[in-house]
Amino acid sequence: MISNTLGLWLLVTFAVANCKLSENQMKMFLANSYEKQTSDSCYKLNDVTFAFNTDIRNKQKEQFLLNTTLKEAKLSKEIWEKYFKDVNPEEYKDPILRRELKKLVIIGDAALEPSKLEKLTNAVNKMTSIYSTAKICPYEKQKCDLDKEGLNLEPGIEKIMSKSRNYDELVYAWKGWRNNSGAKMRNIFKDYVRLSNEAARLNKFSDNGALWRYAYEDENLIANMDELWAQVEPLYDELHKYVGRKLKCRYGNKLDLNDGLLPAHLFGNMWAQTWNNIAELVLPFPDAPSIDVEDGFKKQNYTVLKMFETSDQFFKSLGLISNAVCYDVSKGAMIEKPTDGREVLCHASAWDFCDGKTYRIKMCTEINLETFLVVHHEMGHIEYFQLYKDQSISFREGANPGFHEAVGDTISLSVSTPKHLHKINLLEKYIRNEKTSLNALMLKALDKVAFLPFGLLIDKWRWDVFNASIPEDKWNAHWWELRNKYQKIKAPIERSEKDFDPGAKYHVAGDSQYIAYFIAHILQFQFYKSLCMAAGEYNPNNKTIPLSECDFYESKAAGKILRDGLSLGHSKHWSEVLEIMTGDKKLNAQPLVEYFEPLYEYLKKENNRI
Ligand code: X8Z
Ligand code: ZN
Repeated sequence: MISNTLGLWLLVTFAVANCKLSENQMKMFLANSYEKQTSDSCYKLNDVTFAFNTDIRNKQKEQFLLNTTLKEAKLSKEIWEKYFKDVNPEEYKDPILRRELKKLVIIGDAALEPSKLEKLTNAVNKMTSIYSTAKICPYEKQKCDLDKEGLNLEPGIEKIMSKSRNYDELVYAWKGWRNNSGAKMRNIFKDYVRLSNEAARLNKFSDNGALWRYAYEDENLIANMDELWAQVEPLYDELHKYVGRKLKCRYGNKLDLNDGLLPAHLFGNMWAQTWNNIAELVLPFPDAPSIDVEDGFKKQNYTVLKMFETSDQFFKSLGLISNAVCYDVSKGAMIEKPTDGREVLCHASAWDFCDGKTYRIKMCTEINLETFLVVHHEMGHIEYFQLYKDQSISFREGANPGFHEAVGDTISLSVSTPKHLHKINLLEKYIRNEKTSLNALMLKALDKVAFLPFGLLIDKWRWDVFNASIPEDKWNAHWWELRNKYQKIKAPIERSEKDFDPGAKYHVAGDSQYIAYFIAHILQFQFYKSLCMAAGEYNPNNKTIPLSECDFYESKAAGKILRDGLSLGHSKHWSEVLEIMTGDKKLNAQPLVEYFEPLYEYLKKENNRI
């Protein structure tokens, strides 16, 4: 056993000069004082960030966040300069230690000199604040007092986008949101790009996009993403064509389909990233029953808390750890939008405070199926945090960021089957036949398949921006080139370089990388298939029951796969973790294609008919 005192002694002794530590000294240092210092710092930073994110107009909290960021960055830079900056991980023998050091030689934004780090932190905080507080006037009262009568994104503007079928009202909300969010941060984003790139270069990367990609431990990340896209694009194209035809039926002459591009505001979602909210316009068999759980939520007196408890029950049924602490408001969680006048960043998130016991969810939860699945998504993050909590701090991360985003979604795939929804009494009666099965599969495709090109293009755009292959005065135009190329959608009204449409998406404003979600949308089907097979719910050699109908609820065998893979955290290369969990070493879109196969055949037939 190595004592903490010895570790602290090392920190003090070696802090005076640049010292190269021996293999054992380095191990001791990492396991003790480094571990403690970094975990404490993580706790403090999460604490002040959470406080600011749940009270975004509070200047004192913003200042406190800035001060803490600078203070903790200074500490971590001191350690980095003395212990890691000039270390060559290859000189150490132990492969685990080498892996840890490969991470530690990169310090990220903290490499910047304090005045620049302050500017960068302020830029991100300001963009987050613009995004969180942006409002538009109601369609019925377009000149209003924004402070008193304005609608926030959640729930007001999102409700218009998901429920309204009035073409002009949808244009109004789509445009108003972008004018008041993205467009307002265009100049700040320029500072952000410049300073992030500067930080990346101090970490020996060519630009910030290259630094982001490094986290994926894949030399050919871009080409591999393109290859995955090529595997799924035919499916997306059929869905796009089918939905386009249905939209034409609904909106008639307002739609011109000649260029093959669909207007971005008609998909029931502010960014057209998921299309499930327009299911009633596009289901193959509108007269056959579909998955409608609204009644179920009402009849069972669902509350927000009950949504979290139900999700927790699923994780426990697999023999996994309860996530109850993360939605306990008495322990700091925020699971509903506050009504005390505070403005908050509603975008859902899960937090690991790095002390092995404090986990929180922050979410403005509404009661409907879409948010029920987001609850599972967030709970997946918390389960992962808990499963890898005994790893060293450097490995308390996903195998890669895509793994983190895939866990809860894998659970959701099982939860949202008619079979499971019926089991938990959210769906009263469900008759399974060809029509209802295709309806259910279409609903999933509107969520998962529709998302794929969006998940890919956000970081394609940022990679191009960070490496300056696109000049500043073409940023918005390039955004729309990618939206045209991948999603095959177009802006409903003219755009210019006065606009900054990427900033109207949270992850761009909030400095949060996005390719993880594209990866997760492929990976979750690999996980799902493997868990379904382990649960005896799916047999690829006998497809009488399709993959999409598997529910691995209560399967301890499925739970074991998750536990075995996820408890490794980042301690092994993701391809090894993937192999443990699925038998496959590579990301592979085949399970996704297999899942949607019956729908793909149907769409091809229907699209060829007309
Ligand atoms: O941001 C999220 C989660 C939090 S990690 C709610 N997602 C992406 C988004 O909303 O754009 C989940 C799917 C994609
Ligand atoms: Zn997430």
